Amino acid sequence: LVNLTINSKPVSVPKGTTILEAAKQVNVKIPNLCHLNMNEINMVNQCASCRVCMVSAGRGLVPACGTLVKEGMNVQTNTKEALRARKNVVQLLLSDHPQDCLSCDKNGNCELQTIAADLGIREIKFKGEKSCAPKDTSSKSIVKDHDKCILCRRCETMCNEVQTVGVLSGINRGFNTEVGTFFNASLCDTECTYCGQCVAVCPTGALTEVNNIPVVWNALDQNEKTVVVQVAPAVRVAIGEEFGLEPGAISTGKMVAALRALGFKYVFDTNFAADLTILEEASEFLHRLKDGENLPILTSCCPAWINFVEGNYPQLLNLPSSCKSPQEMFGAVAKNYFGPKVINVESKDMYVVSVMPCVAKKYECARTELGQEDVLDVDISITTRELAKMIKEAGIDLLNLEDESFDSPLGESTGAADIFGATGGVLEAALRTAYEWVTDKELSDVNFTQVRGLEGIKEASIDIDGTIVNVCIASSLGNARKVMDEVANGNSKYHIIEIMACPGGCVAGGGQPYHHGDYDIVKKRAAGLYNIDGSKELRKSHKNPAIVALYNEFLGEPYSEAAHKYLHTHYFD
Ligand code: HC0
Ligand code: SF4
Repeated sequence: LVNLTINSKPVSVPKGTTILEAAKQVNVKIPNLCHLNMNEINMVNQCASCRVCMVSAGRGLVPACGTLVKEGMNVQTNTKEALRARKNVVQLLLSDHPQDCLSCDKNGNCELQTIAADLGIREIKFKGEKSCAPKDTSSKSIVKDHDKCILCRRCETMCNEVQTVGVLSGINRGFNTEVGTFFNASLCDTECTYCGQCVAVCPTGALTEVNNIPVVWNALDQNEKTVVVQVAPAVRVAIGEEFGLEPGAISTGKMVAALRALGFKYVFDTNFAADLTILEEASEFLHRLKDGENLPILTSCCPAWINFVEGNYPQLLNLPSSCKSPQEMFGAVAKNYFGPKVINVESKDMYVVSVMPCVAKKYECARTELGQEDVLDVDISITTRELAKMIKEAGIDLLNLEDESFDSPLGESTGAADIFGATGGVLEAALRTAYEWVTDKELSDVNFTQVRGLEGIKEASIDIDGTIVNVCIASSLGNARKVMDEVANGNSKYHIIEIMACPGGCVAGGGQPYHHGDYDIVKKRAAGLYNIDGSKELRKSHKNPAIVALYNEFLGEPYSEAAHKYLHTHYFD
């Protein structure tokens, strides 16, 4: 151990610890901007580029995030010199930053804004040339605005090291340095999966979601189409954070009330379609298992993961389940069953909005193969954050709304659907149904706790009446790559693999309220979903009466011809 003092408090830490980490142990907060340490998902951004964390140690100033502790060190974090240096650094960053906080997407969530406020900066001291580059608005999901980039490299670390996609890297030099793409290509011309994890860690407004709020207001403002909304599982345990509730607080009833107050004609649940997905996917799995073909089956509900497998493993496109994601299945059922058969509205006159914890869902719903002829299954997707903004914009006091329930029948769901939003949940839900279908016995304990938790790669062997099913769950695209390389080499023993692009699953999606690197928030959201599941009477997808009715009235059997027409898709290399 190395012994030192920080602001006169003695502290002993292992060799190799930085001053910044040591300070945390004695509850000394050192402001910092570029640094981001998310041990839970093995992400450390240690580029020491911003120099906001300057502290006095020994004879001079050093950056706390990039300096290792030494025996006998005497660190002072708030000396006059340190404060002056810190302020100057932030002043320099601001001098090369657009001063449009009032209209910035990140207003209120920007870490640069917070630090400037904390340091009491009341005027921009340095004036001069600004480094400028055109905004990249080429994709359906993400906007990249170099002018707001402070070169912290968090996005680069996320994209290269955690996701292993490798789209973002430093280009040019000196004042012209940019975090850009290869040959400065537009995002839509790169291998970007639109996972949105770069957006999740960007401290400023340099990476944001495409703003679809105006499109939704327009839809709500017309009378020709019937506008319905669906809400993804992970939204209900996170949206409350935008209104001051604890992460993981279950806000389903208030969220439904708010959506009705916004003017949606029907407020439905993506969970309904998650149950439907399980019936289709479990059927597909059992077919493949019986024939011994196209194994392992890979889950297909995460659109960024689908982009990744299409781009990186074109030789394995026989493996992802052909099931559309729940978002898309919902749209297909709303437009081809609920509209024409339940409320007598033609499918072209239905307008489906989705609220998702995800930015890739914006891209997914625009994929032209996901629809019938010219009618897309889902018209537009907004994130959890965008829904919160709409609620605030409309002046709705979410916290004081009376709880309301989803509309029927596309609002009915079982607990199996809620857990979709956490890594391992889709697989657990599928096992609950597959087990009962194969064995014809009741599964009394539905909790497959082996497949829960934040770990990046999990595996288990499940005994289904004598047949051992080997399952694997990976979250983050880097972990997906590890698992998929084994599949490609023929060394994989698994029968089913669940993959989610965001580390931790949809609860940590790129469209969720910003967690600012605190993964405890993500854990609490997941716990919220498991609590909802545990409190529901029905916890197996095939027991959802609204799903049973949908098959009786419309689809016939799971995996039938009609089911294929509306609920399944194909992939492109
Ligand atoms: Fe998810 Fe989904 S679980 S991907 O994370 O499968 O986005 O919450 O909506 O579609 O249901 C996201 C979350 C969904 C879908 C569902 C799946
Ligand atoms: Fe990389 Fe994902 Fe960001 Fe695309 S969205 S640049 S893949 S981190």
